[in-house]
Amino acid sequence: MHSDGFTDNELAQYRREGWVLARGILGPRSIEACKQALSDLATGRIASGQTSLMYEYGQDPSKLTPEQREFHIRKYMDFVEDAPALKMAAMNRRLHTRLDQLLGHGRVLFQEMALVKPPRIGSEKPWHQDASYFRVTDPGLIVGVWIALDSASKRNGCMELVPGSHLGGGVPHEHEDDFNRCCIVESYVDRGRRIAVEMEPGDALIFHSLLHHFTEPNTSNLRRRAVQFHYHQIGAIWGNVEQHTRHYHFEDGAYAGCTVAHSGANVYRGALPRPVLPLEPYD
Ligand SMILES: O=C(O)CCC(=O)C(=O)O
Repeated sequence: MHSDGFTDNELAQYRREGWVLARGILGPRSIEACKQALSDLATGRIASGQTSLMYEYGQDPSKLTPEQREFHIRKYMDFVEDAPALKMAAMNRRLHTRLDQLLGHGRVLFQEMALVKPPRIGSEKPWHQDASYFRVTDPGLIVGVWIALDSASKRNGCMELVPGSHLGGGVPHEHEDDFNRCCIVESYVDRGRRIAVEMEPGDALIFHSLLHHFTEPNTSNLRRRAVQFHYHQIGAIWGNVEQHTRHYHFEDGAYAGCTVAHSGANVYRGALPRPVLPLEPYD
């Protein structure tokens, strides 16, 4: 069930804890349309114009049939122009009314992903802060929205987070040239205070870009599809590595974010900003 907006207590929760749930942001017809679009992009029934697909570790897509592909994909990116149902989810008026309450008017969508953690082989996403991936000078202007398309629970790798961790600012991250595995340096994660956020299809988790969060591998037989959108308020300033280093550095001052490859490969893609023009959900 969805109501029209957040209560004062929910607004306070976002500020103090860095996350809040908006239940029923997508109704059953909208959820079905999003799942169908992901399936169609995987099999090629929808042309993947701008969409990119990333497979689970060790999977070779050339050895998979179109039908097998969707059970081996880890992540989809850049799909809103290819799939109207997924664009509707990103621009959903019900969601943006809530984000207006939290952050004020005026924002752009700058990144979209679907994270589909396939049954039995879905890998973990290690502890991280999303702001470690974005060279924005004020991380408070960025918000992440993770919308469940299947029930998400401890069994199939729901979101887990440390409430209030966004208040500690940026903490050092490290990686071995694999950005998907870029993670907070272990001693900075307060795992003992983590909570698992179990969600029903259509529920949205809205979270601050400095919040510490992670997901377990999916060893169950259950699917766990989700879409994740990142928005920033208009006026946010995209900076360079030096500016990002102010938020993300080791004790010796060296850069400790997730936007620079050790190999020197230029992989940082920055933002793909598109204005938010709210659309009516299908139901
Ligand atoms: O959906 C997941 O498993 C992890 C999502 C996430 O935290 C991310 O991609 O930043």
